[in-house]
Parts: sequence; C-alpha cells; structure tokens
Amino acid sequence: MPDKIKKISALEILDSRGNPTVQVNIELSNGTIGSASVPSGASTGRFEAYELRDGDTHRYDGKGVLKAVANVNTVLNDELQGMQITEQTKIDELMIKLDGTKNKSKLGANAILGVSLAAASTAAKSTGKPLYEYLRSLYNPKLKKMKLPTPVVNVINGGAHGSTNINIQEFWIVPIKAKTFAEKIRQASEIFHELGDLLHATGLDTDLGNEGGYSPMVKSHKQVFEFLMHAVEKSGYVPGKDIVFGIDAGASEFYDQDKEVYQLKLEGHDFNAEELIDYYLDTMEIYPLRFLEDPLDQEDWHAWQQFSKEHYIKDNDVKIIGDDLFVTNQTRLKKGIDMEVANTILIKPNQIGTLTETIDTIKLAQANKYQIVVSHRSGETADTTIADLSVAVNADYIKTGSTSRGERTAKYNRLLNIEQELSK
Ligand code: 2PG
Ligand code: MG
Repeated sequence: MPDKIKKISALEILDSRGNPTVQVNIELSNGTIGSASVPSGASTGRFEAYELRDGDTHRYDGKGVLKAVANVNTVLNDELQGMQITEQTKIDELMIKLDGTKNKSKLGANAILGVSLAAASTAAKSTGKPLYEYLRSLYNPKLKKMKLPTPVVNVINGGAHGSTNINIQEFWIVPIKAKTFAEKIRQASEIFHELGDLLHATGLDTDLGNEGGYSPMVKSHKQVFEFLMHAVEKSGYVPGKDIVFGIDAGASEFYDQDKEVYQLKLEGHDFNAEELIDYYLDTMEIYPLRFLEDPLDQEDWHAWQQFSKEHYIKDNDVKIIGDDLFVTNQTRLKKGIDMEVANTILIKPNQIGTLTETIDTIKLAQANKYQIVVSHRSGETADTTIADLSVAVNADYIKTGSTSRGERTAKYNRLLNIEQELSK
C-alpha cells in the first residue's frame, strides 16, 4: 500500500570519479525505505539546471555537496513530510516552487533531483511494482507494450572524459540488427574486447576513460574509426549492417566563442561551422557513422539547422541528437522543433532537475516524432533509475557507457534483468 512521507534525508557519497554527490533516502510511515543518488557531468551544457556545490576549498577541492544535503534535510524534508509518496507531480511541483529560481540554483538541482528520483523509487517499492512499471504509470498508464532500448555503447572516451588527444568526446558502436537487448550487449562486449586487443597490438594504451571506453593517444579521428571497423569485422560482424557508429562530438567543448571556430586540435586546424559539417559528411561517406550527438555548439542554432534541415532531418537513418543544445529542457526543445535542428534528443534527468519535467520533455519530443536516447552522466553511481526510465517511456536508445566499469554495467545488467522479467 502506498503511504505518506515520514522522513527525507540525504548524505554526501562518492561518484565514479571520486567526487562527492548526493544520495537521498525516503522513509514512509509504513516503514518502506527507498533511495536514489544523483550523477554529475564533466562536459556540462551552459543551460543545464544548477548543480549546487559548496565551494569550500578545504573539502573535496570545493566540490562538496553539504549545502545540497542540508537543503534536503531541512527545507525539503520539512515541506514534503506527510505528502502521499505516489503524488510525484505534486512533490516535484512543490520543490520547483520552494526553489523559486529558473535553474534550481537556490536549493540545487542535485538536491531536488535526488528527492524526485528517491520518491519514485520509494513509491514503486510501496506499491509492490518494479520501478519501470511504476514509472510507466507516471508516463502513460494506458500504454501496455514495453520495449527495451538499443544501447549506444561508448567504446572510445575522448574530450573531457579521458587523458587523450582525441577531441571528439565519444565514439559509439550501435548494434542495430540483433533482436534482443541481451544479444546487443553481447555483440558490443565482444567488439569492445576485440578493440582492446587491436589497440594493445598497436602499442596503444588500453586503460579506461571516465565512461569505461579506451582512451588512447591516436594520430587522427579517422584512425579511431579504422580501429572500430577492424574490431567489428574481427568480431564477425558487418559494419553498416549489424553495427553502425555514433559520436558525441561534444562540440561546445572545442568551440571558441570569440573566434567563432571549432578547434579540433587533432586535425591540426580550426573549422568554421560549414567546414565542420563537411568534415562530418566526408566521414559519413567513408564509415557507417549514423548517430551524431552535439555535432555543433549549443548556441550555434543556425549551423544545426543547416546540418539537419538540408541533409538529414527527414532521413530516419541518421540521428542528429541534441544534448547540450536541448539540456532536457522543454523551452529549448520547442525552439529546436520549430527550427528543425535535430531529430533526436538526449534525456538526462539531472539537466532539468525533476522526474516530472524529464517525462514532460520526453512526451513533447515524442509528440513531435523525435527519437529518445536516455543517458547517464560521465560521473555516475550504481543507481540504475535511468535503465527503468528508458523502458517506462519506450525510449529508442540508452547511452550508458562502455560494457565495462561497474557504474556503467549496472545499468546494462538492470536492463538484462528487465528483459528477462518481461519475457515471462
Ligand atoms: C554527454 C555526457 C554523458 P557529461 O556529454 O553526453 O556521456 O557527458 O556527463 O560529462 O556531460
Ligand atoms: Mg553529450
């Protein structure tokens, strides 16, 4: 039986980079306890909800989250006590009101999201439902069919996610042909290991970056694609047929706003937007590159429009994905829909700060025929809420790193469990 909130508390824990983050625990009057923890990005979009950090350089180099923890333990606990745990929308709306700022900078999006996700997890427990089923009831109780997302698996970690000269932040392998989630993960894992062997045989580093992919020093971005091609083929799959490639360029990270150029240092020269688009198009001619996340800067709307509208917006085969561009924010997504800048959105709950707003953004995107990629952050915990969320909203894809590192495989393993549960 669902019940009322008795106590909400938080504590400072560590994320996968060893930085502090927020965990929230909720206790109900009937004794049910649920919890959730909050992830954190490294290449954060300028328009994301505000992550409240202490700034006290004597602790964790200023990155402590005791202020956010205190906000949970005081204001949020005091005001939310006694509410029905299943009233997710009311809980989220009240938190938004208590914060009162546009970007959740007063209480901290990390405090608010922690409570929002913990509320869902506690409600699921108290209603006796698996989390994905409970989240489905918040999203669309009438929709019966559940489907598993396809993983986009980030096997090379560049940019802000590794000690490497690779400027493009992520290189993905995407198993598009396999039928089940379990098969897709198996293929991705086999290719990941082949790739490691190839890098090793070439004398390159096979240590892992922030998201569990390799992070070697290379000669060019094309060399990375060559490695991917070989790894796929050596694993017995056909590039372009069984497996396609994707990138998260993370272009805002290498865009120089003053000079208005993209500084892909590894390519040895700067690009204007048009040249960068041509560079992508050339690469797509040579390799089966079909997913492009943040190919351009978060404020370069017209370049996005040019890329998407002229080339690919109607072509369902190529996904132009907005992450830093949309930041899971309905206002920015609406602008993008009007301008026809993309056809896919990355969904990160902590970019916007509540579950309700996250689900509303997903609905807006789907109503406009956008595809959905539910995503982790580069700083993660073992929390697996995004796996359940991806199933609840029938997301097309999930991005949660490579097939290594516990905080990444936790999400894949959760999906393997859900797939088995649903097959019964
Ligand atoms: C991204 C994310 C996750 P970060 O840019 O898509 O891969 O990275 O969490 O560092 O913003
Ligand atoms: Mg991104």
